[in-house]
Amino acid sequence: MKALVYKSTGSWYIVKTTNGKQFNARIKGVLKIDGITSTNPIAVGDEVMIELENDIENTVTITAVCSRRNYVVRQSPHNKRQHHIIASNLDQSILFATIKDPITSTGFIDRFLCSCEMYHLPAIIVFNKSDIYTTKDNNKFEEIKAIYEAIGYKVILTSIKNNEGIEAIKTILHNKTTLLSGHSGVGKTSFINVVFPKLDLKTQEVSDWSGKGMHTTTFAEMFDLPFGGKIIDTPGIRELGLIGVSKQELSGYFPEMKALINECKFNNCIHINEPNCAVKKALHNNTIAEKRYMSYLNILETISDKNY
Ligand SMILES: Nc1nc2c(ncn2[C@@H]2O[C@H](COP(=O)(O)OP(=O)(O)O)[C@@H](O)[C@H]2O)c(=O)[nH]1
Ligand SMILES: [Mg+2]
Ligand SMILES: [Zn+2]
Repeated sequence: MKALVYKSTGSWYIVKTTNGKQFNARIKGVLKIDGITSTNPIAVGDEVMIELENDIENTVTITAVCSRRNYVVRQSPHNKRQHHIIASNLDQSILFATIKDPITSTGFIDRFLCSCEMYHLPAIIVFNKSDIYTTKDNNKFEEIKAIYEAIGYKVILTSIKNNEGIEAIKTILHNKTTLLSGHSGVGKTSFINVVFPKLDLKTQEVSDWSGKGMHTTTFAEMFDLPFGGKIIDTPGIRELGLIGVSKQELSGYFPEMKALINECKFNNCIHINEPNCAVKKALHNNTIAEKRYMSYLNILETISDKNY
């Protein structure tokens, strides 16, 4: 029987068959998947083959994992070579962000967008908490929105609190499997609670937002949307891993730079000091936003060429 993984708690998984029956599932023996060194062999979104173990307790054994269309990972903070698969078989990703309370930096947004490009995942940015934005905050939002829309990303303004902009998100989610990401405190759980009032998941208190010293669960969970589609919440996951990207490849994950790469004099240009660099030229002409270029440099710095 085929089933889909909705939640992983480490050793047990919650899976659902196509006819909607839910089981507690576990692995017996060793499952080798895609030859990846991963600390978790099965991820939310995986299609698996199951065999009934115990009819009364509703338990099944996972006997195989079907090949993944795609997957996203996060890097283990302790071991750069160890990857933790967060979720698989995704259509797109939504980043929840905020201008304030808490602030989402453009550096963080750019790193997120860059990893989505790497995973070939369309990315959408939702700015939440518009109800608390001052005129200055609104100007900042408009400036950021213009930067991202110019390079092809959709940007949506919402107030979950005032029920504004929710329909726009729902339209995007319709019939797709979407990964929800974003800092703690930006309103992801609040959004899920609007879509599924019955779930009534616990939202976080203001004092929890820093995440410091907190043991938040880092297990992703998938939900079936009542209007068709699925969303995957990723509590406690700060960012997606940029795995196997070399310094030379990085600009290929910035759409506005990618469009210019062939115009640089050197085909291995990393757009810093090389002569006749089309990216630097575009930066001086203001066709590439300075903020984006700064993010590029910051990410470039974090890539050690031994990493891949
Ligand atoms: N002012 C305002 N507060 C919001 C909004 N959405 C969520 N919040 C609050 O922000 C806090 C964090 O929300 P939560 O959904 O737990 O964020 P998560 O960590 O991303 O899941 C909670 O206190 C929410 O009530 C909004 O649109 N406006
Ligand atoms: Mg949450
Ligand atoms: Zn260049």
